[in-house]
Amino acid sequence: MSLLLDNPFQELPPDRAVDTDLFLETVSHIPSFFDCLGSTVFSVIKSDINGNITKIRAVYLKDPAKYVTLQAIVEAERDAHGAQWPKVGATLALMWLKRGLRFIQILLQSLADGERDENNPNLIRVNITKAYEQALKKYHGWIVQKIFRTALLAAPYRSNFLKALSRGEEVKEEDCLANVRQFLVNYTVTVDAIYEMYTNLNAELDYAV
Ligand code: EIS
Repeated sequence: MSLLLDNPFQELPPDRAVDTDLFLETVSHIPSFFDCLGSTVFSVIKSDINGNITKIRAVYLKDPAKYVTLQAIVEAERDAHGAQWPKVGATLALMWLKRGLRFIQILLQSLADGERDENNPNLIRVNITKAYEQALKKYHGWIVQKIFRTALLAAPYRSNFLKALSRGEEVKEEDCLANVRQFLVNYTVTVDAIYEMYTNLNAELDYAV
């Protein structure tokens, strides 16, 4: 089992450029995390994220020296694809991947901040719903929103989720949350930098699936 917190994101350089190879290596550990969440509904999400990563990697491998940063890929595709861009290639894959990453960021931040449903303290539905509303909901039509509601019902208990984050070991909640906070530092900076790049390059779309 490969765990989120075992594969930390690196600190970004002063220009906040995201190194493609390092980014792909780090995010490639995320999909296997879904295996320890149990329900098959998570396999849909896993394969979507896997597809995004595979697509970005395929472009990167065509010319690693040229595509050393994520921005270099997005700019090259903008110059190559004309009117089709940004709904094309690695630009589209990263557009969606960053939303999943933002979802994870908000979910973990909410847990780290101690937000919880006092009536159901061992559920993480309030945290998941917050992340969904802020990161994904507006890009989803009713069918996908229904998949979300199914995933929500299948979500693990808080204690099991924290245990999964801690490589299945019994770790004190406070220790696990301290690791989550540590993980979130570079992770949040990286996700923010990708969002900022999409805004600056005018690469963001808001169609719903
Ligand atoms: C994109 O998918 C493709 O990704 C993209 C291209 O084909 C594009 C074309 O328009 O579509 O349809 C997908 C969309 N992806 C659009 C939906 C998939 C199912 C989403 C179900 C949403 C449920 C999310 C809630 C999950 C609750 C989980 C609770 C767990 C405790 C640590 C947990 C991490 C959960 C992370 C969830 C991330 C969800 C990401 C969904 C992205 C999405 O909406 S391309 O493909 O360009 O590569 O070819």
